[in-house]
Amino acid sequence: MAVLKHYLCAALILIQFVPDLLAASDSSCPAFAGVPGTPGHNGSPGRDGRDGRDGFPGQKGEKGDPGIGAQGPPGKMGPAGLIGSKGEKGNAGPPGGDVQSTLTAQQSDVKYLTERLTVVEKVLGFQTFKKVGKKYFVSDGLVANFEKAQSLCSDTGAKIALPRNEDENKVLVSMNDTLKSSFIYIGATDKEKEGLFVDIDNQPLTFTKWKKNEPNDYNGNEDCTIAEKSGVWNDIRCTFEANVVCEL
Ligand SMILES: [Ca+2]
Ligand SMILES: [Ca+2]
Repeated sequence: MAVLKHYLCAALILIQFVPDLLAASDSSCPAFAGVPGTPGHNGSPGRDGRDGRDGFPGQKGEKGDPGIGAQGPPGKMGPAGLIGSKGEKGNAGPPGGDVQSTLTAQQSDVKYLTERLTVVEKVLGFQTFKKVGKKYFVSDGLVANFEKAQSLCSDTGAKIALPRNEDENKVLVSMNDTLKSSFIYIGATDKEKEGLFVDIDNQPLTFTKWKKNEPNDYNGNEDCTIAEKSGVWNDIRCTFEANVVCEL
């Protein structure tokens, strides 16, 4: 048994060294592949490589499309600005008493303008009118007796015409041309006391333009007054029908 083991060992040693012996003795002989060895262990990691060089810059990209998001919330309030310099001293105000008087004057102006506007609105309601001073003579071209003439005027908030001076008298009789008439009633009567002509408010007349030998109270029956086309006045019976002109 010991002898067998000895031969086996010798054979193994011979097998192990035969390839080397053959390679060394005759290179022309075909080689035999040896038995693969066991894999080696993994080596240690290598050192970090050097940083690469910077590349060339790329081309500029195309402009992007407009955003579609909603508008953001308002930003925070900014810091307070610097305090401005003090302004110049203002002009002195009006004395206290003047303020009241100014206000009163303005109220008076407003009242006056309102009244005038009311008058003008009434004037425009008539077919024809003429202005003299602050007075308007107005007419719708009607013909009537004195009582009717008076009521036609009062119904519109006016009075039957009565010239208070030469200018007013001229303007009044000039309306005969427009009205194609010759006689216009004026607001003067002596109904209350014969021979004493007063206006419709029973106040004495301050201006008259009587025709020669008038008023004559013809037949004792002339208590009303007309202005003739020439501008003179004549007393006449109150049932006479003449053109109606009112004043505002
Ligand atoms: Ca009379
Ligand atoms: Ca007369």
